[in-house]
Amino acid sequence: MPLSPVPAGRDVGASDHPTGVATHCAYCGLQCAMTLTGANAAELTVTPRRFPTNRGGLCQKGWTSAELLRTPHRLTRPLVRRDGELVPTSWEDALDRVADGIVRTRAAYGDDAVAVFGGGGLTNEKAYQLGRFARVALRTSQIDYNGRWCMSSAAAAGIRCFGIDRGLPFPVTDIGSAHAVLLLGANPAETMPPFLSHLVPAADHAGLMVADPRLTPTAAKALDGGGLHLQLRPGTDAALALGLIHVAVTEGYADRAYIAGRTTGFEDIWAIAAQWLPERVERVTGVATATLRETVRTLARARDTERGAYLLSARGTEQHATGTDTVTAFIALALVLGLPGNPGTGFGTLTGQGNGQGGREHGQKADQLPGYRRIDDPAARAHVAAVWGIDPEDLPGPGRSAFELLDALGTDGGPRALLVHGSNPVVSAPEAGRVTERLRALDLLVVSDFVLSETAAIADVVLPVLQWAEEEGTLTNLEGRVLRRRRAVSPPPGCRSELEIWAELASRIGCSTAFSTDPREVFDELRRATAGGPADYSAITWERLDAGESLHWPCSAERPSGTPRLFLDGFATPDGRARFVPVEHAGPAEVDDPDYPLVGTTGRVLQHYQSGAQTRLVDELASAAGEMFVQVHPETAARAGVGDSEIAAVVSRRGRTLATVRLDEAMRPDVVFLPFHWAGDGRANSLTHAALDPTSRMPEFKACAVRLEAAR
Ligand SMILES: Nc1nc2c(c(=O)[nH]1)N[C@H]1C(S)=C(S)[C@@H](COP(=O)(O)OP(=O)(O)OC[C@H]3O[C@@H](n4cnc5c(=O)[nH]c(N)nc54)[C@H](O)[C@@H]3O)O[C@H]1N2
Ligand SMILES: Nc1nc2c(c(=O)[nH]1)N[C@H]1C(S)=C(S)[C@@H](COP(=O)(O)OP(=O)(O)OC[C@H]3O[C@@H](n4cnc5c(=O)[nH]c(N)nc54)[C@H](O)[C@@H]3O)O[C@H]1N2
Ligand code: SF4
Ligand SMILES: [Mo]
Repeated sequence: MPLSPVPAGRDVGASDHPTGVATHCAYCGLQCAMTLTGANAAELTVTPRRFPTNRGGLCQKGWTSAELLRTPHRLTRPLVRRDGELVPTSWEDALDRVADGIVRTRAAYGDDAVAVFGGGGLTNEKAYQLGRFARVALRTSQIDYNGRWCMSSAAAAGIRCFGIDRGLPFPVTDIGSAHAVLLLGANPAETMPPFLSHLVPAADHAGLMVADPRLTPTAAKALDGGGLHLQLRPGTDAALALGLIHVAVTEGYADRAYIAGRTTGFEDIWAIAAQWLPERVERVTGVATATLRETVRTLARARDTERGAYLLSARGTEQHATGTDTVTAFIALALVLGLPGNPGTGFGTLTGQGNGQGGREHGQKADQLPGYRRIDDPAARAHVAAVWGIDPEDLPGPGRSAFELLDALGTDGGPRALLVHGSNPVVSAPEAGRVTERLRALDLLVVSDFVLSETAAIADVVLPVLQWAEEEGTLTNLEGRVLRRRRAVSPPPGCRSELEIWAELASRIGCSTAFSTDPREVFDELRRATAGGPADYSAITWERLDAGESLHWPCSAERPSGTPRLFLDGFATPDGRARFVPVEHAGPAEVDDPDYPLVGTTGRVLQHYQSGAQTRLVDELASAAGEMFVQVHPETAARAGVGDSEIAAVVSRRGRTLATVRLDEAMRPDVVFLPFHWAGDGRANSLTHAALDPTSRMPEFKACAVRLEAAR
């Protein structure tokens, strides 16, 4: 298929708003372009800007993103806990307390007793500096971040099969000409609305296909265009993938030349997929055999007529204790069809958080150093230690993964002090009740945030930091393109940047290495630290970004214009071939029984972002999205004795969540769905459980056994 040029996406463009500041949205990984106009936060207005990813569109969260800059709930002074209450204090006092706590904890229990929890919303500079602060200033191995709960399964599968993890190894706009797109556990109509514009050709040609247990607005869009809804039972995606491979091979749609020339290991996966006859797949997943066949045919037809065919996965398939294997199985399907690394076809995953891509490259992950290097690789350690001016011997090794880290807090041998930057685990962690207990068991919990999140509310020290439109930096969007975040308004006096906080703390705890407070300097150091690594940013400069160049990593002296499309000349494996890895279907870790007969699954609604700490404070969003609900089939509700709009209890082996019943004829009777944006009684994560994927350590957010009952 002939390739269209990658649209440049001028990123300086204030031409339509001569006085405005060109930047990108505060929230998700699509990083829609916008112009901010106005002298201060009170006057600031948001105007969408034309850019390849959003094509001039914004969702309701983007439109209202300036509200949080002027919310009365904004934190503007540090808080410390005195006699059980959080009370305002000076920066000197707050930082002294934190530094004192770190020093005491280290003296009593060792360096690993101080831990760090980061976030995929942090800019590249902050993600990088946080990893460096942890390893060099705190000297701890105990750092991980919320991206572990987001992209880790897709990342692990990408590295396993392709040798590298970049969510979309092609520009978003490539999808925009495809006539067949299979979405796997993705609901972009609510989670990335402007992305839907890239799905219009597929939808219009009856080629949009959505694998989701619910009839989401995305699945409805597919059906409207004559496409398919594969309404599978939660946690049966691997069986679906193996069944689709079976159909592709037995019905003659496999690309034999591609399999022979560009892959290894086909026979190993075929030994398993051969057992997954369509009838067996239908029994396990609930997807009709005719639908399986039509799915494969639609993809193959688009491929054969050079009209573009893509498989795109998201959290529905990935957030399982078998997430890595499931994505591996879908990559195998894509490889059987010969899609990855060929122009106009491919496999990708939709990165969720604003800097979900960059945030997983620069070292806030327990096993990682900047540039997507491994912390246990001696060459990587030597390179990064040289940039950091330390001895490689002094670099800590790998630490615990996100849930394991939080679950160890305050236990024998576990961390006793924790610094949180950019996450609200009291709401968003699996088994959140258990995690909250661990957080409460700490000697010192320090939360940096700009609002009093549920996690900040139980902290010992809260540090008020800057928001997106008050800081400079870079982010890397879902297609690996590096973007500039720009300052449009001054922060309220009293707030400080996280770069300043780390510099202050490092010097207070006696670290002799300097930590820059200038994002541009930090970016330059990041470029050096990533040079030669898989995610190489060395030739991306602030100047080039400000001049509006479109730069996708890897971008180095060898590839100075960046790499919008990976894999065209070969995969990032030693032999240049993609790998088939044999994986089996296992199903959810927790099976239903008479006490807990339903599968509870969780996810998102359009108006709220993640733990809701930010969006619950925006009136327009809070009133549009209403309250915590449970989406349920009328028969299931009737059996439980609950009616529409009543408050019901959803109960799992771990906890109980109260939610307003939303009857929906299109739900599977064996499934209930809960959004995870609310706290307290309405917290979905009181129910979930932390069965972890053996490779990615992703918890099983998308399936646990529950029952529905009347709330008394
Ligand atoms: N409005 C909004 N947008 C967001 C976010 C937000 O919080 N709110 N967060 C951002 C982030 S960080 C992320 S990671 C992305 C997430 O983006 P998505 O992955 O699109 O969002 P989810 O709602 O978590 O899950 C998608 C779908 O998976 C389905 N699902 C549940 N269980 C299964 C299963 O077992 N198999 C399959 N195939 N599907 C299943 C759910 O019904 C749901 O419709 O969204 C980003 N955008
Ligand atoms: N049941 C269930 N649970 C889930 C999921 C699910 O689908 N189901 N999805 C998981 C996924 S994919 C994700 S990504 C996580 C996300 O869940 P969280 O990690 O809780 O993410 P947020 O709600 O975005 O939390 C960000 C917090 O950091 C603050 N913040 C924002 N920007 C910055 C910054 O630059 N610096 C600092 N210091 N603070 C900042 C915000 O105000 C907010 O309080 O939830 C996971 N939990
Ligand atoms: S889709 Fe994502 S980036 Fe775009 S406006 Fe909405 S939240 Fe912001
Ligand atoms: Mo996420």
